[in-house]
Amino acid sequence: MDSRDPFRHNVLTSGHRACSGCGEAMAARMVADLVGPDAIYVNATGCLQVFSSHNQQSAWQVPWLHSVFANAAAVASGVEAALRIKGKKTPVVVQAGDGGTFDIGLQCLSGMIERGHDVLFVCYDNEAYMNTGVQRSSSTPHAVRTTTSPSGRLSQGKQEIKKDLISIIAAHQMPYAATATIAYFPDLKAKVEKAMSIGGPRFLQVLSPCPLGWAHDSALSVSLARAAVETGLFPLLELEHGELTGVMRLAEQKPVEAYLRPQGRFKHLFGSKDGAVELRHLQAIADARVRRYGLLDADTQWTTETAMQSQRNGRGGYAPSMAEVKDEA
Ligand SMILES: Cc1ncc(C[n+]2csc(CCOP(=O)(O)OP(=O)(O)O)c2C)c(N)n1
Ligand code: SF4
Repeated sequence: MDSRDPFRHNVLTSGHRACSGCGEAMAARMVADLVGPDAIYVNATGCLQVFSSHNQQSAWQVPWLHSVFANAAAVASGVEAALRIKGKKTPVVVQAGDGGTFDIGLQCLSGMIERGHDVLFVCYDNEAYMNTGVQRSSSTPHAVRTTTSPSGRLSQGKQEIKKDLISIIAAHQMPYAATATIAYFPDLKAKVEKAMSIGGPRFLQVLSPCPLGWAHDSALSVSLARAAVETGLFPLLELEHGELTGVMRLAEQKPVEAYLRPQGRFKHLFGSKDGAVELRHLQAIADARVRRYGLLDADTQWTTETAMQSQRNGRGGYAPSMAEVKDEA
């Protein structure tokens, strides 16, 4: 553990091979530090697995297994069942990208939840298959340019919309499911702590900007994650037993352009008639999410502004959790 800060276990330590500004590396470091070193981690194939465990080297300071692409939740189910039989309470955490969660890993994930395994599944959602060269996944948002949803004369990027995975997960009526980002650390911290305090299957979807696949300046990863929330495109939610129990209210809704413009994957939308149509479509998607979750008028003290204040007041980003913020108010 880092003696300067009780949260810093350095579970995912330095020296790995993630790109500069990798949101997935930041998210995994935050989550793993919060879960702590006394856990067993199962990692699906993907960028996180590849950049953290290369050529017989590992950046993980904990027991860590690499499954194949599709079956991380099934492997974790087996690990958890074995621990249960041995009478051990060691937490089990699965980590996967959106390809390994929304697409190829979904069947194993659904089975793990339905069987009630005591496992936390964390999806680091960078909205495409990054490790193999930026192919579209069912998490890729509408109109994004990827290598398999190109932009050009006949196409404005991906035609389909992003899969509403959190609703599919919540439909299992499991104990806890939430969305988070690398931008609001107190929110992420509160959600990891809550997930770790509950038994049974739990799920976190953490938006994790990827400078390579999103084609943005690597210094902007955190501010883009914040803009995804502030525009309404990525609502921060908590769902317990299938019911919506928490949202982060928007202090104000920003236009989607603030989020889209700095990203090369949306560049083709600016400056053409067809692109303008898609921009309006993306704004309508954001507006619909704001309405659906009441993001402008939800009855909660936890807003994009209070979250930022508590982040600024916190030490090195390790700010009080949501419960502590409420107590102070
Ligand atoms: C069955 C199978 N199909 C394809 C692959 C190749 N493959 C390895 S990682 C990967 C992409 C992973 O994408 P994602 O889960 O979104 O994670 P990311 O790399 O974006 O973090 C693919 C297609 C594989 N390993 N196994
Ligand atoms: S390609 Fe993207 S997800 Fe993969 S290491 Fe680079 S920034 Fe991270």
